[in-house]
Amino acid sequence: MEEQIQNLRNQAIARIMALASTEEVEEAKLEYLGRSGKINEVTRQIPSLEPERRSVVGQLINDAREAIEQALIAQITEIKNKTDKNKWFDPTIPGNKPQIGHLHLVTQAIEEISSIFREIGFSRARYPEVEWDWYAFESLNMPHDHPARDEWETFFLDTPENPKLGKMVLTPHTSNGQVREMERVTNPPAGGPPIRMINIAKCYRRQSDVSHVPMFHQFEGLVVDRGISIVHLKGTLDYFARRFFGSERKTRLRPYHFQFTEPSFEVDISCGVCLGRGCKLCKSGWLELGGAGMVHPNVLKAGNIDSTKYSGFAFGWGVERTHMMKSGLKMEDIRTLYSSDLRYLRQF
Ligand code: FA5
Repeated sequence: MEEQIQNLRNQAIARIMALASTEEVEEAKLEYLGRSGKINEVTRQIPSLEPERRSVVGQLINDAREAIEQALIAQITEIKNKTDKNKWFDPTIPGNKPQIGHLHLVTQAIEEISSIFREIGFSRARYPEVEWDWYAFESLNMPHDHPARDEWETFFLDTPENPKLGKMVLTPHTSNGQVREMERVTNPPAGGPPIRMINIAKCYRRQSDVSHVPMFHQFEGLVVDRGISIVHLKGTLDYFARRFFGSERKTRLRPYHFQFTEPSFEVDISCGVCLGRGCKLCKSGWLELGGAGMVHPNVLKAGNIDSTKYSGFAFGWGVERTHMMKSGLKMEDIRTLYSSDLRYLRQF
């Protein structure tokens, strides 16, 4: 029986491959796969077999049916291609335009953010996204067991601990680049500050809801030099806000707390719809952008910078949230950005 099925399959495929017209292919389809076709003929013999052979033979028949179906489809295509080639061809007819994609919205936002900061003298830096605890927390004035660490809902890696640098983590924020950048400018042969860094990288946290994704991007600014004050921070943020969001938008600083900046602020931007007057969308007239502050002396110390000579400011914002706050964009769920829904992505 098994041999009979194998022969039927081979003969059918050989015959189908020799057919020259679609009518002949249709006839062969009936002959093999039709209700009274040869495949059904062998299928009807299954109940007469010993029970333990039935499933093996059934599987062979199914495989043969599939192979014959594939051969029929391939032969139809072959015949159609041959017929089309004999048709008259006009080479002057314009071809089909290939679909052109575009950079992802987050990549577009990253490029725009980098170029705005480049205009005012910042250099783009990149630091590891799989990082030591030391750079992600400890050097940022957050010793082990400090409760502030909880806010970062961190992914820890199951790898051996380093005696000085601690465990490995997926960077929960781009602030890991602060002490790394300070080390870069203080390690010989570099001669120390000034620093004007913009660090844009992926961050990871155990969060997912309408305003949180587990993998997102932050851009972190760090400026360290002699005589840096809050005025420089506010001026930099205003410059960025006007260039990115439009000249009518303003920023404001609200007192806040971060372990690595003192004083610390949350930065808000005036709402793009009501421009600060208050509306249904924003309620208060302001939308929250991210954190900022003056670099804490302990952080400067961890980066080998003398806090009696130098001071600095830092800020860290989410790229996705910043992009969502652009005027005219009404995105209700941050996860849409990573849903790969082409109906959404093609609009931009
Ligand atoms: C921080 O991460 C600080 N490192 C920011 C900072 C840097 C303060 C330098 C002072 C000086 P925070 O946890 O608030 O702060 O995150 C900053 C921004 O990242 C948020 O305002 C938000 O825009 C974005 N963000 C945080 N978590 C997520 C998430 N899960 N999904 C999308 N965006 C997020």
